[in-house]
Amino acid sequence: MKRYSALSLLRNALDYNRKWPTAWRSPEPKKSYEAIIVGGGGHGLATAYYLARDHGFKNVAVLEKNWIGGGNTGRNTSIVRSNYLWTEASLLYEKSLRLWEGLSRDLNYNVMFSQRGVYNLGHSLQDMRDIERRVNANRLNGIDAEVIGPAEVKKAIPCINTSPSARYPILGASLQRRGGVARHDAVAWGFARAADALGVDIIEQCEVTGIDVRAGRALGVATTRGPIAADRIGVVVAGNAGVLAKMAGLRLPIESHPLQAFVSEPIRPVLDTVVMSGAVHGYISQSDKGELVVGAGIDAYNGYGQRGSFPVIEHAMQAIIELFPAFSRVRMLRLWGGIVDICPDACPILSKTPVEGLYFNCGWGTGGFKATPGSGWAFAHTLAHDRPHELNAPFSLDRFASGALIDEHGAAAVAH
Ligand code: FAD
Ligand code: PYC
Repeated sequence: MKRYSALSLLRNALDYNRKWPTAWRSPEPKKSYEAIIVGGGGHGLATAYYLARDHGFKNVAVLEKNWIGGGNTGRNTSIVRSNYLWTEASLLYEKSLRLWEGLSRDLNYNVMFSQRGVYNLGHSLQDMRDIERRVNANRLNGIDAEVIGPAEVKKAIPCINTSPSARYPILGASLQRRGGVARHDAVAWGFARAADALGVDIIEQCEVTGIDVRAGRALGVATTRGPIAADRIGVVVAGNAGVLAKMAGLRLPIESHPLQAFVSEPIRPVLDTVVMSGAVHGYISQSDKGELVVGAGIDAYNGYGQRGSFPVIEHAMQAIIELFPAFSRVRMLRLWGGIVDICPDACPILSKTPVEGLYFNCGWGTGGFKATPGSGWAFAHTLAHDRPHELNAPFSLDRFASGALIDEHGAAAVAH
């Protein structure tokens, strides 16, 4: 391992990292590829990585219109868990959680996955019945889950308000101890570096502006850097999925909504776990830098603006202050929004399409960060074999025709 002296660290700091080696190449686009992945978020980069690593693809490009990880991957609150209700969803998210558990080693890159536990609070008898049902379902699927009472919540999270006279008293919670958070940028960078090392071309500042479909088959894409041909095209653009689908003459059952989050000034460690409450529309954790990371529910209107509205911010802050009255004295530092792609059943689409050679991975809505490795793994299989893996077969587009929807609005927690 290379060692750095204090002097070399100082030199690096003063030359603004100009001499640092780049972590991935920045190649010119080739005329054609075996596979093109549109969208350089975590899911697109993971797809490219697993295509190259597990399926022997040697000629793959990821086309990103801005910079990698600049979409929802770099805007989310990084909560990872697998406690979904239905077996189909649980198994897919659990596959992902298992990949998270070995990801830093697989990628040789520290994604800072921290299994600090995730609490989903219950504030009414109905909340508690839903929690018990979900915990039982999780256990039947081999997923760790517990129901705990208010005294245990208070013991684990001393600064939370468990007073029975609170407007939304805490009656208990579900706890997934293997859940937690990861460093979102690192996930994009780790997948990018590992994919690049396997020969994947990562091409930033390359917007896809059209999809060339002839006789029912996708032949390539038009981009701001010229046309590029491909044997298969995987589209992984989150909130922009509807826009890309339209380029191929398709219409997806997706609505794009803003979703906001905020961070406070850094404070000393006060919260060593993740707390979510669907009933009051807020959730919170503390970053390694000390910032309180707070998230809201979606803004109700559709849009592509990557920013949200003030009433939602106010609503989320009220919820957090009710749960943690002491945080009313903390100053908020900044806020941002992303555009999330929501399906009618709050479940993703990982699917072939009616256009041959064209595949879509989208609809992760408010909860796709946790799925990043599992989604890439399953989607790579789908592209490589031209059919879904059994884990993502239930998430094909045909469920919207057959009616086999998988309703995960409850497990999607705060955000819907
Ligand atoms: P993205 O990271 O958005 O990547 C898509 C990429 O496609 C973008 O980089 C975009 O620039 C690119 N693109 C778009 N159009 C084109 C084009 N025409 N040509 C080329 N490139 C294009 N999930 C969780 O599991 N836990 C959380 O705690 C959580 N919190 C969230 C909080 C917020 C505020 C938000 C907004 C989302 C949150 N999510 C969370 C959801 C999660 O962020 C997303 O589901 C996930 O990151 C989606 O990843 P992706 O790679 O599919 O999309
Ligand atoms: O899916 O766990 C989640 C989540 C938390 C915040 C937004 N989404």
